[in-house]
Amino acid sequence: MHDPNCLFCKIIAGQIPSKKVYEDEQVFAFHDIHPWAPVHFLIVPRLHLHSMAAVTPEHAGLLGHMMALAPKLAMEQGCNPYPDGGFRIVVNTGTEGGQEIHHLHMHVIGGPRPWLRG
Ligand code: DGP
Repeated sequence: MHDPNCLFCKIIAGQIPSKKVYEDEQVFAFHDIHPWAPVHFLIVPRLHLHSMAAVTPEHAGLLGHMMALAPKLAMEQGCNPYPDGGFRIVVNTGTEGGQEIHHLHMHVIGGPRPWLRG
């Protein structure tokens, strides 16, 4: 499902340019426009779900796919290996959860510190 008013749907459709990291039939991944760290990209489902608050058990396979892709793509993008290297996965949900773009997305954030806080 595609929401014509959604920024991330437009990025997925190629209507707005982005720096692609990866794509397949379920997801599109691209670099965050305002990176918090040396590695910062977003994994976004092609399906327009507004947030984690819209996820139901039928989406478990999609969410698992996104989670399983994160370490592979993080390494490809320059995160150092575990245990000294690593990354964070952040999924802001709702305005009080810090979500600004209301299309579900997973931030993958890492690379050499000092970006890590808290
Ligand atoms: P969130 O707060 O979790 O909704 O984060 C949304 C992220 O999306 C934020 O870190 C900046 C990024 N972003 C917003 N607009 C664009 C855009 O047009 N292109 C790209 N690549 N990233 C964007």
